Amino acid sequence: MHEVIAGCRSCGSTALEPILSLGEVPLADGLVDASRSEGIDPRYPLNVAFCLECSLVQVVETVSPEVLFDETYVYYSSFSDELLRHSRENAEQLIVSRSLGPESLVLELASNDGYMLRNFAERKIPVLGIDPAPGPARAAREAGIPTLEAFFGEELARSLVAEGKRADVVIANNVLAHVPDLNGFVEGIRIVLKDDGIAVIEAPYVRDLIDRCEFDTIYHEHLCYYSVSALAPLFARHDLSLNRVDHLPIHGGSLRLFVGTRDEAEDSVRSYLEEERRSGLTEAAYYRDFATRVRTIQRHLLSTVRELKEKGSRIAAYGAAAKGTILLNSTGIGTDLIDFVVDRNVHKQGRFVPGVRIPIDDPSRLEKDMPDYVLVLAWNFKDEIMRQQDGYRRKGGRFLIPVPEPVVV
Ligand code: DWN
Repeated sequence: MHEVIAGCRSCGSTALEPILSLGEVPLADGLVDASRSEGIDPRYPLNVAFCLECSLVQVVETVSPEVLFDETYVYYSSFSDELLRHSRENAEQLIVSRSLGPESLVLELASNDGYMLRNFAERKIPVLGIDPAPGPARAAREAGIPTLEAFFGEELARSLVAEGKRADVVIANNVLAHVPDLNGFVEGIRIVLKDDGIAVIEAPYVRDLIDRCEFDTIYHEHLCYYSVSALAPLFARHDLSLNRVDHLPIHGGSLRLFVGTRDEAEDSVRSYLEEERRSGLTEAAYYRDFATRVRTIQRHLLSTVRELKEKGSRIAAYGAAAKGTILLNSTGIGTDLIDFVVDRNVHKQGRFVPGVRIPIDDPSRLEKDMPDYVLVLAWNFKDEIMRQQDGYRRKGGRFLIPVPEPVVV
């Protein structure tokens, strides 16, 4: 149940150079329900290519979004305090910089459980969320955040405008990488944005992915991995202008993009474009040793975990994250090495990591069972997790951080 693209997801070019294959892997967020434990977890090929025309890095397989973001999708943004703090800070900046008030409209694409829009709603600023995943959308509505359970694109944008809804601010965090119809999605943003409106978009930065070898953030939900050089022409193609770029540490390194209907590009855009050209990020050569570096980390991580096990250590893991599914399955770390994974997200507890079938439990089990080591799969939140698990550490527990280089702390 997947398709392979005929051309680049942004510019359509067929000049796509392969840069990495992660083989056949399960769906990263396809956590296995105990009731379904009999069946085989479907696996899909996962291959990454570089567009020689527009320098967009992308996965060539498309698994239908209806499969990825259905009832079984249990990613809830609110289970990370750091993500909530990050989002609140962004919201407060926007409220001030855009003078948002009761006459405004803030529209969020992939609004999940309302983790972001609640910051505006509590200030009586009208909001509307759009998210196709039933679970998170339901949680948002229960939290009083108006949410449409739908996929965003041109058609939905036109119907919102027909209802008189145009946005002062469009927020799109960690969704621009997920949409198969990339051009339709960006066209939809132009349609629904007020002329003096702004779209604020966050997406992982391909340079961090490659330089820090964050191979486990490559999975079927993430179709594109962006550079500013690949993004600027994408927005321009839809009469939008990339006016400012910020770099953020969240999720292993992300870009925050400020996009408008008028060309008011700030220096940050020019300096990123120049720096990317100077560093070679726009050339295929930049990506040619990536696969070798990924194999090296995978081998190093597997041997590190095996050595600990052979010494008689008991090992658990923290964070039933999408990236965890890829790291464990593509490295071959299964129930022979890891006893259980813990996660604060109650919707994930009691399920299994697909493929390797490691059980997921509540984080309190760490201090109860006291495994000798905890492999931190949600390494992007390692500081928050290690602070939270200070009790486990004081009792002698140790953490193994897998990316960018396996290290015990
Ligand atoms: O694009 C996406 C990125 C942004 O987030 C989504 N498609 C899916 C998701 O990817 P992920 O699952 O790899 O993301 P996280 O946010 O790194 O997942 C962290 C996991 O760890 C979550 O299940 C929540 C959990 N967690 C926890 O149990 N205790 C996280 C923190 C911070 C904690 O203290």
